[in-house]
Amino acid sequence: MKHNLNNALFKTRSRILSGLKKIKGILGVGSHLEHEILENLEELLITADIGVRTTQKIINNLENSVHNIDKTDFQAILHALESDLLKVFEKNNQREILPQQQLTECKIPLRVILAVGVNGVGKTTSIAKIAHRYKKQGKNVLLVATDTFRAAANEQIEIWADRANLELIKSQYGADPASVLYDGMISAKKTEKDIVLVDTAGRLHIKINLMEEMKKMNKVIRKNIQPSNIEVLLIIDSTAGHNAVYQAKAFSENLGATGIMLTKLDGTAKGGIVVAIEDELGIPVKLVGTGEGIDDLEDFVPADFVKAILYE
Ligand SMILES: Nc1nc2c(ncn2[C@@H]2O[C@H](COP(=O)(O)OP(=O)(O)OP(=O)(O)O)[C@@H](O)[C@H]2O)c(=O)[nH]1
Ligand SMILES: [Mg+2]
Repeated sequence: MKHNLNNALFKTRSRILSGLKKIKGILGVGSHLEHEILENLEELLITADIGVRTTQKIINNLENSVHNIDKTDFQAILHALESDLLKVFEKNNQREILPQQQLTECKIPLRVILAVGVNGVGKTTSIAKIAHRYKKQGKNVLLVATDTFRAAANEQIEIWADRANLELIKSQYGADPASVLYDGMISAKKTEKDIVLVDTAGRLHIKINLMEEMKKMNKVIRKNIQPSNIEVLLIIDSTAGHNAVYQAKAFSENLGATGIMLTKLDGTAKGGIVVAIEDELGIPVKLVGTGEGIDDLEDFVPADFVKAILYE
């Protein structure tokens, strides 16, 4: 069964709806002060894990909106909240993963997605989901497995590749990830692939610095491919709370992440983290993971997301 965004956000929505119910309740009892409504809205945003800083920005905007509306009109307050939440996402208007270039030549250039992130966030699963989606669209894709640090890593990606019938380049345990990637790029060019999807390790051998290793791989790709054809996709686990924001900052500063995929939205009541991540990182959330299955992948559409967390 495909878990769509609306289903995935069930827990997040339930939590927000109970906060909204409380606000609706206070509107019913005669005189209620504007600041009381705003305090409750603030509490609601914080409990949804939108974060203090982003919540404060939203509340500042809401102050103006709420001031000008009828304080007994719950629907009007809800609409104001919806529109101020959406404003956070307006800064980023390019949400397409690997936007297809205008073709100036007959030949479509090779494009690459590099999945990065700390261990266990869902890199391997997500890269398999994305590869499967491209394959269904008729694209010629190649998976490159560069997690050579864990003996079981190859096994895991092989299972995905078999299940979805995806071509895979892997390497021996202990091999240099950047050289595996290099071989993958050569092979992709030779066999005229459309898209190369690169899975990386989330945790390396104790003596090797993860960020340095990722930088090396980023360099290998950049040597071969023009920047507009590269997506450095930062994979973030939505159940990790605000820690995720700090991790993401380190990855984006070091690697120039171009997009975010937020995984495990189905497993958290704190889906509001999406809002904090967009606001604090300034990198667009492009995709979300809504389950463990290969089809549990959706494009992130802010208006759908905001509707799914605010309305029953
Ligand atoms: N519920 C849910 N589980 C997910 C989602 N994405 C990944 N997972 C699960 O998260 C766990 C870790 O996923 P992996 O893809 O192995 O994560 P990784 O980042 O590759 O891990 P390392 O290679 O060890 O760093 C697995 O059990 C996945 O099934 C999602 O969107 N929803
Ligand atoms: Mg992995």
